Amino acid sequence: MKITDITIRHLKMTMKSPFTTSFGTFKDKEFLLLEAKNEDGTVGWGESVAFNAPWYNEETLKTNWHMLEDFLIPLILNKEIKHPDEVNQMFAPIRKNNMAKSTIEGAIWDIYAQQTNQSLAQALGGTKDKIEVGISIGIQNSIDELLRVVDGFLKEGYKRIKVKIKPGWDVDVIRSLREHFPNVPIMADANSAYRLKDIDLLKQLDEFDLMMIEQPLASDDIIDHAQLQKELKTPICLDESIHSLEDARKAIELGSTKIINIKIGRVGGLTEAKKIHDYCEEKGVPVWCGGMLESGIGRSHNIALTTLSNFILPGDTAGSNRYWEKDIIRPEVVATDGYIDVPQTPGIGYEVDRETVEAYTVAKKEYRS
Ligand code: OSB
Ligand code: MG
Repeated sequence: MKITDITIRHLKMTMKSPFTTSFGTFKDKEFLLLEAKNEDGTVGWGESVAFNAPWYNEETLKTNWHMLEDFLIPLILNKEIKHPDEVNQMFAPIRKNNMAKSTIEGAIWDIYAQQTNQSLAQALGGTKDKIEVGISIGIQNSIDELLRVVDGFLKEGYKRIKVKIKPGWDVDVIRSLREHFPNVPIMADANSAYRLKDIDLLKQLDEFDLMMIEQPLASDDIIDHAQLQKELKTPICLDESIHSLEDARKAIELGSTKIINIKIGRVGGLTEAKKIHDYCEEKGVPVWCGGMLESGIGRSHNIALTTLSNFILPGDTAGSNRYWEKDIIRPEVVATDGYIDVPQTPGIGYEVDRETVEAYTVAKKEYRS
């Protein structure tokens, strides 16, 4: 294939309820959508998971737009691409900027799947026809409020609960949750809010039988996490620290992580995500698919990736109605009893609702060869 046309859109979607992590609160979700067209008119969609501020990592919506316009799109337009795995190599001269790279790569995977008449899941080598998902719950104003929110999601059928923690919202919160929900699989995500000096506090979490603790220490660390894991019974799962297969290999060899959260954008695309998945499978390290509060398009890519065999723990890809009054795909993503059915039609398997996309668009630019 040759990509002849690319459109970038900046979208703004209001979240149903604000989402608070240790690094900040999301009310409006602003992000880039990328639409790519090849020489025969097939259209593929990619979503940038970069936020509008560099809180989670160093990328932002604007740095992604800059990277796409000035470096990545020129490397792609009008070049012969036989398989989406090649995109990774084409981008190799550009360091990092993984979320920007992933935005185009995802659209090319979508086109490739349609051209080979496969669902994106099949194109990736996925095998499941439904995937198990959990829910990620932000920091609330009080423990009572958190218990109510958790109860609501359990009634909706979600079976695995992830809660955000930060200093001052940790041991007491997890203790209350465990008391109220003795048999529910619970995990905690710190988004890098602690340091090794907090080890005594983190060890207190060991008594609550958590599935894992996600990214307790610095976002770029794999050394202190290895030290922490030696003293913690609860498995550590790295999120922010893993950007590539090489990072995954090093973290696993050091004993810094027993589980890996794979986010397509953070690792630079589906090809790298699949490589990390395959390596972890070989090493007996379970993986699950993280979320970045995506619109339906990013969500559809997450669903496809999660069909690979070593995604054995429930991910964060909840139904569209957890985030949006109205999503930009038809049908919306629906989670029933903690499962999402994997679409079987070619490509991402959802129709992009162009009218709704336009309604949320605040800026747009087209690039042609
Ligand atoms: O660390 O997984 C994270 C949301 C924003 C930034 C980082 C993270 C998250 C989530 C939400 O946990 C996952 C989702 O529901 O998409
Ligand atoms: Mg996380």
